Amino acid sequence: MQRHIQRTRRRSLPLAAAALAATALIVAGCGSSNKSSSSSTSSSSSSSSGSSAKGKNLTLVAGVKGDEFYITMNCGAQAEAKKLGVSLDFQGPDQFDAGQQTPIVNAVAAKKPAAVLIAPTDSAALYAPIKQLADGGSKVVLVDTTLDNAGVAVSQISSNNEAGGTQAAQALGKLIGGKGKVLVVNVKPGISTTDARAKGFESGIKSQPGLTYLGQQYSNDDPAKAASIVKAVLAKNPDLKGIFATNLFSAEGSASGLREAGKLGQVKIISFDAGPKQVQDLKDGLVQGLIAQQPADIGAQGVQQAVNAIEGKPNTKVIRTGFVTVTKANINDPATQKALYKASC
Ligand code: T6T
Repeated sequence: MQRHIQRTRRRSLPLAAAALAATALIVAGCGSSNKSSSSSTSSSSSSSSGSSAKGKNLTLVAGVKGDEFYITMNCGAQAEAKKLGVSLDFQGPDQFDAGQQTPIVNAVAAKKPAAVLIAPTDSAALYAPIKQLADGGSKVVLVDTTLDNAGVAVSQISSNNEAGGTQAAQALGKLIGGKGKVLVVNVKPGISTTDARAKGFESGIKSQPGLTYLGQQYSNDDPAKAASIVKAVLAKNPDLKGIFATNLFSAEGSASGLREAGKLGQVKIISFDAGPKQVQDLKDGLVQGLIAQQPADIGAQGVQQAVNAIEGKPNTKVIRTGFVTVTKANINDPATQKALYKASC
């Protein structure tokens, strides 16, 4: 990944793209897709019998089902499950919502799978349902999002979301020449990942006195709501210069909002994630930079940690995976293409 990003830097890029590419190098330093450089805070031994995991049933519970981030995570997890000889069931709510995810977790708990990989939709509300999984004997691996009290999990695997938010602030600041009004379109409070991205963004703009922060607004993971937020903010602030969209649906909606408001090119967008629609918006010039996470790697490492726990082998408690920053300038590079999310495996 780093090699790819260094190659991007050597190209002659327009100023804004060069700023983004330079930022990409720093963002990439926040984590890694390979296990050797993943960060680990501690290791622990599982208390299980140490028998082989082969043939055991695992379940992956996504934050929301039809989201290409989780679809890609499932692709990585399924490939790893096949390699390790375990079966993996994929489930998730139709919306990113604790009230919808909880009954799914309860139903999974009743089946007592050997391990569950889960992205909790709320860092507090999902604690009890997830503890129930662990109490029932399933090994729990938190993938992507986490809990306020993550002690129930054998491992937590995610991007370094706060660092990604800070890098987004720096990239956006550079894109708009260090001056002007900026807005965060977030998802909803209580999601560990997107909360951390907004926090990182807010600390990243503190060192840029020319930026005026208009605060964050919540889209509820609904592109239509994100679009209406952007149009309403533009109606009051026609001089809005930049938007940080903290996830895939916030980004899709923000781009639609700009298009509908006729502001193409006048407002810059940096967002997390790299779903197919986001990539199209980048190509169309509505969005200038995508911070692509590595969901397939999160899924694959999630399965590895689950199997370790089942087999009584040590776990890596905290794993941070990397990013690839996608711009119009590097979109056609094979390494960038590999980092884009899939709509199906
Ligand atoms: O950004 C990802 C994920 O990391 C986040 O926790 C929720 O939103 C996404 O799934 C993208 O929609």
